[in-house]
Amino acid sequence: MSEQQTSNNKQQTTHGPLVGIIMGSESDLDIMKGAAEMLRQFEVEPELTIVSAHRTPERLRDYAHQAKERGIKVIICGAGGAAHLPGMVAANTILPVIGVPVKSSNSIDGWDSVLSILQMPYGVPVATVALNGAKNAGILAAQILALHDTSIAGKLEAYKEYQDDIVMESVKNVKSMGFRNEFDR
Ligand code: RP5
Repeated sequence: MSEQQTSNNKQQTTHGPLVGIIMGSESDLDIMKGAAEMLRQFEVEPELTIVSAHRTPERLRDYAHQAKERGIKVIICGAGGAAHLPGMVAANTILPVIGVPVKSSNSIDGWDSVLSILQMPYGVPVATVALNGAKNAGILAAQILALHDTSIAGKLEAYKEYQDDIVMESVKNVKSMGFRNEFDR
């Protein structure tokens, strides 16, 4: 291996995390770990920690202010109930913020989390995914990174093909049960 290749490999393995996943409470982890699992499928190793908008407001400000200089490109924030974490992070950084509404123990029915994250005022966007939609947040973060990374882009293409294969398996399966299907003759 040439010196240049060795130095390139070293850069690839030693750079800091490109995606930050934060959540209001450890109780959000069961849902939010889905974002990390998804990113790992595209060989992106995110960082993951707890930052509470209400209980650790200074930690929130520090995290949001330092994220860009630490090399993070996208922040995924998950919270439930009166879910102010994604909006307040977005208020404190120019990085893209993806919000995950979590149906938490203190959530009435999930709508409180959804609307708290979705209904941001003009000027401070949060890209909101579905209730408990942490996996989609991981995919969306990978798609943002893929704009400047052909390796991640290739893995996303393969993932799309895999999804197609899975559905086509189901098409065959359902057809074999004897249902009429003129479309896939
Ligand atoms: C939110 O309150 C957290 O994001 C979590 O979804 C919810 C409940 O938190 P715990 O009481 O379980 O710590 O701030």
